[in-house]
Amino acid sequence: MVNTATSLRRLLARVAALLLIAMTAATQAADYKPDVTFTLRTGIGQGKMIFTGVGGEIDGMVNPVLVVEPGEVVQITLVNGDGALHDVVAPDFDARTDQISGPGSSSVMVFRADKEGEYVYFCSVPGHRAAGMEGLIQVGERQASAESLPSVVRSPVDLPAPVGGRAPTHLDFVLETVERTARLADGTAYRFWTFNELIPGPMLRARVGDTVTVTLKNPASSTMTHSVDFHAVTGPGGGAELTQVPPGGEATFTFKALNPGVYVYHCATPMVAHHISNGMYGLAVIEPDGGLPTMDREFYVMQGELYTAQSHGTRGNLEFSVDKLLDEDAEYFTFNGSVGALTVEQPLKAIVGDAVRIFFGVGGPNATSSFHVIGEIFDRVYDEGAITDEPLHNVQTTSVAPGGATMVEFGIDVPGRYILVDHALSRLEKGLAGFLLAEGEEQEEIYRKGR
Ligand SMILES: [Cu+2]
Repeated sequence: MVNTATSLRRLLARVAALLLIAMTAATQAADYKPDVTFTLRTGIGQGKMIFTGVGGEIDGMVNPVLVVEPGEVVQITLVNGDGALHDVVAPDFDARTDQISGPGSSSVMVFRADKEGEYVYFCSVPGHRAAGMEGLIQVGERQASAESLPSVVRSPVDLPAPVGGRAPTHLDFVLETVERTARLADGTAYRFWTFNELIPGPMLRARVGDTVTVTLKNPASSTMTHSVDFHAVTGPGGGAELTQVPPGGEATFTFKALNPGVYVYHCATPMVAHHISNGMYGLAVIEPDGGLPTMDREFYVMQGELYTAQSHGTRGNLEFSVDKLLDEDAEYFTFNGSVGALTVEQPLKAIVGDAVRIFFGVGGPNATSSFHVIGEIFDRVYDEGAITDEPLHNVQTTSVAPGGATMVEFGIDVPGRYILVDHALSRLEKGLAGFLLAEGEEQEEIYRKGR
């Protein structure tokens, strides 16, 4: 019965789609006679929303790749399979269907695939794309796979050990300013500028009274002069005046760490906001005499924004837009360098019972973060990175300025998946999320289903 009903529904949907194709074809100009047609049916299930291919080579495929030849007129028919409001849009071709909501209703869009490459189609009803309604239109030969692109993601557990109770000493800290093309998001590449190839740059961890010699090397392969300004430094420019290094050069300076705290460092070569946006930021943690209290786990996370000329979700190589930077109109927001860095690539991991510390900074260059972990409460927030002051207790969301940082601590009481966000949640849609995965026994006294 179920199968028969499903088949009948599918048949009706196809008939409706065909009718619509016929009507559209009849009413549109002759130069819009399609060379290739696809039908996509909407569906909802298991918390996801999808397009399913109907007929032809894409039959039954979820969010199918629609392969067409350059110059072809493409017709996509959307059939509503679930009764919720949907559409399908292909912004790179200025094409969209109507928004439709009745089960079995449909709408058509037609466009000419006038450029080679990979382009997205998705449902533009708010939230639906993030819920899964997204696929690719591949025009011509398949592009070099972005999945094989290198990663700029620094692991959130890649940070130096605590200084403990040691006496002051003299440290060396070497930074190399590496420009490299890497993965920004699935199918999307960007030319990042980094300290030591990853984002954020390496953490400098020292104690009050330490003397630090910083060496900045700019490889000959670079296209830009780079530098570094440490907010942990007392002295004009924080090092920036001493380290403007052209490609192939190197510079050294020495500073004494006078103030404990969690401090941002960043490239300070004009246009500074451009260098920061491209990935040139990191943290310096200057511990007080005697060190910080020991924790079970420490994490290193930084937030940044990217201003690409192409809109969010565009496939291929994206370029920097100075206009969007000046308008503070970011296309991407990231934790640790790229979309998915701390969800798919390198999620934070802990065990129930752990005491956890996160050093969290904002490279920016512009957006203040409303840092929040969904499902957790910060037991202690060392506001503004003031680690020798009394912390705030029991904080839900803490504000972290660009060029600012904080240290938060909390216990892991219940297993499961916690989500790091900036609670300015539009940024979640632009790539900003991280997971903290906690393993351990369920704690039903604290959290359970039902009464
Ligand atoms: Cu730079």
